[in-house]
Amino acid sequence: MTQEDAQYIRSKVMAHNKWFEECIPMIASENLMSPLAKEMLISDFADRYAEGLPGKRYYQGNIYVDEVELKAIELAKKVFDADFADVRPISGTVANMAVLFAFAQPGDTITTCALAQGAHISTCEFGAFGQRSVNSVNYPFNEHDMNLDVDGTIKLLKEVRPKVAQFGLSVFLFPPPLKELQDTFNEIGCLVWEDCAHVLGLIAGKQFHDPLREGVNIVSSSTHKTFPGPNHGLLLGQNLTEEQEKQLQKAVFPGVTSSHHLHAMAALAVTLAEMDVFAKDYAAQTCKNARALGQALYERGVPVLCPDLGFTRSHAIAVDVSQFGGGKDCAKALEDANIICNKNMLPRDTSSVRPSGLRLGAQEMTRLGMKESDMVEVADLISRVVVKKEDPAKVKEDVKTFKRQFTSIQYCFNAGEPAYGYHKLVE
Ligand code: DSN
Repeated sequence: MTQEDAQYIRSKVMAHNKWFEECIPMIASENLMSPLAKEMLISDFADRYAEGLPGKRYYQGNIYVDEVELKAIELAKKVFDADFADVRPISGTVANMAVLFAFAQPGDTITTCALAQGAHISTCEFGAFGQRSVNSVNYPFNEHDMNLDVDGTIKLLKEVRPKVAQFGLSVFLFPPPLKELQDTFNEIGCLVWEDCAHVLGLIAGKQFHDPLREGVNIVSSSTHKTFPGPNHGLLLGQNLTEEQEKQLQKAVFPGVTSSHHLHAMAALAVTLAEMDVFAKDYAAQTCKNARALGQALYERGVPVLCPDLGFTRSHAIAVDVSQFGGGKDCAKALEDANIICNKNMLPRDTSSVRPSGLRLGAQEMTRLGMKESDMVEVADLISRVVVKKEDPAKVKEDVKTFKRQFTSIQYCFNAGEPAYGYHKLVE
């Protein structure tokens, strides 16, 4: 690596920062960290190692790391009202792998949602579930409601009697019907696990569902979607036995992590402290914005799913753009207009490469301070590209002008700091 190479890389990262300053960010699985959380990422924690649990480490030098980790665990339990928390998984998928390592042996049956119905890839045959060689059986899905078919799911659970019943989606529009399934969980005695990555911030803000009070024993999650923290993971537990908690901790380390990215863990701790204060307002505005976006797009001729259900109860909406060229081409045209989103499979799709849908998230726009009236403007910009087929290069200029109003982070302790590029990172 020459210095020129290093400068090249740096210049590309800076170009990315500048580009995103001028974009409307709509990927439903992304967000912006607060300046205080981001500062943790370049602290000395980034250069250190810790293995095991606070007070029982394999390395010296962890005095402050332990204090931060204990605070992170305390805050996670408080924010989510959980019995148990482990802040060491380094991503959502790693958290999922830890649950699989702890509670599923190859050949065990786990019930899950299907990919085309919005499940995460880690639950698929070619993802972590397949790698663990578990036998995964999909729930029946009600396309109209974009949710599980309750009667069919009860029937399936009783027939299959899974060791673990797993829930959670990456196109997560409505809360799963956990309350309706609780009697069945009790009857068959399965462990109930939900991957809440997409809606973790909404759960923190009490705006979606409350999995740990609705029969879920284990929540796995990433921490950078509606929960606006670092790229990291989290496990929460409720009504687990001491033995089960230990199994989970052992699965995290030494099962699927060595050191647990201490800088990200510290950034997670800061975000937990912030969400303890700001989650309610942030999550409520995010959900309002998503619905307003759905309504405005629908009025502009874009088929948004679930119009009779208010489009969504979460941060995300799903739109069917098959009549406008499909998800792949529409997502690319929108990117050319500086509107960043992703193509997405809808329930009847068979190809993840050429799906008919787009998934649009409101959480990052909300983090930048946008409100319902701004969603109408965003819908206008989207429909100019997708429906009216205007030249994306022309729309891009209007996107840039619109975006200039929203450049700083909201719903955090030092709100108002710039959202892109450098923050005040050191004293
Ligand atoms: N792939 C992410 C998403 O966009 O939903 C989740 O890991």
